[in-house]
Amino acid sequence: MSKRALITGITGQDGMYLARLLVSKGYEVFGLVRGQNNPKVPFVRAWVPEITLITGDLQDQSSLLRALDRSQPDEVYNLGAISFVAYSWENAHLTSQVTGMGVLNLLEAIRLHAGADPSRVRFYQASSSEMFGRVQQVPQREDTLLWPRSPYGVAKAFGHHMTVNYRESYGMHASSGILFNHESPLRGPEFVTRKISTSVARIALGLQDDLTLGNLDAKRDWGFAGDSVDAMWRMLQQDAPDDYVVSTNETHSVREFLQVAFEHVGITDWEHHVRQDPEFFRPAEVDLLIGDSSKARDVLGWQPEVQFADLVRMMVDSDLEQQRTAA
Ligand code: NDP
Ligand code: GDR
Repeated sequence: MSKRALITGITGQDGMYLARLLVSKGYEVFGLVRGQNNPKVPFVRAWVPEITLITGDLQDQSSLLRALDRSQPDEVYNLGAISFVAYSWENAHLTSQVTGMGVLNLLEAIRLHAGADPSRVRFYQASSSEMFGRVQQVPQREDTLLWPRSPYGVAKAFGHHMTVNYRESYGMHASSGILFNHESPLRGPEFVTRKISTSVARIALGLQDDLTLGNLDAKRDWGFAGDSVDAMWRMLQQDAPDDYVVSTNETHSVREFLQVAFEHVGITDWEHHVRQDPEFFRPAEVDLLIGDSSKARDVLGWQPEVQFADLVRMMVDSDLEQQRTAA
């Protein structure tokens, strides 16, 4: 019999890549969608037609219990979250409810649903390198102290610790992937990489003149979302649950991302096209993220396939195509 998986955050970047991966492995896939008329549903259905969508919200535990009852999953991937760090300062309470308390709602729903053997439903929590926050150790590993710098990071730290606690308290097969930034042509337009790739494509096509950003010196360990979801799946195939850093182990600044993106469309004097505005700076910044994913590589046999410059070019090429079609 084929395995069954329930994914929260199905309308997001990772949900879409993970759904495709699981369908390709023969899973029956269910996705939790919030709202009464979510505009992203047609896109999800076109991307992965085999999927079954169930209405629900991480803030509404009864909807999670219904989703579990309907999907009867072997594996649950909790990717749903308010995930935009900048937004989390303006909506700190809501972010805590969804990104933090939402994890507890789901863990508790699984515990109630699974009955006598809570480990029979395997659980994946989308933890984040944003939890490391203030730089204390380079590179960052599973045992690096957490010092989150945003309401989002604090909420993720809560979800992370709660996942570990449910594993230790109830013997749940609950794993946490501490993922560093990962991107793709499906990345939301509010994140810096997609903002850059779309703007560079539009500048190359003569549709806009410049783009406005915040801190260009922040450094991130940027990987490809298609590689990241493979690590998530591998975690839930292990006999024992655990926590894993998933990263490329390389770091690049926003400035370097800009340079590779502009050079790909033949623009070398790219600084003339970039402005900075205090609006896009954050109240507290995470200056440097670089992971050490040795554990994931050794135990899961995982490794990233797409390198930084290829990722940047993939995103710019996709946006060139989209902008040409839209023009
Ligand atoms: P996205 O922002 O693309 O997707 C977030 C998803 O969460 C969307 O499907 C969104 O639904 C859903 N969601 C928002 N609020 C709720 C709610 N109240 N109930 C249920 N679902 C909700 O994120 P990514 O795909 O990039 O990331 C997936 C997960 O991984 C997130 O938890 C993120 O925080 C985490 N993460 C991401 C990293 C990255 O670099 N991408 C790195 C580390 C962790 P809707 O479309 O309706 O808004
Ligand atoms: P991040 O991603 O906060 O790392 O969180 P984001 O792309 O938003 O920012 C990365 C860095 O770029 C700087 N930056 C800007 N960012 C945005 N969005 N817009 C700008 O104009 C801009 N200018 C400079 C930021 O200050 C920051 O340093 C992502 C999300 O996917 C989280 O959900 C996830 O947990 C982490 O990655 C790991």
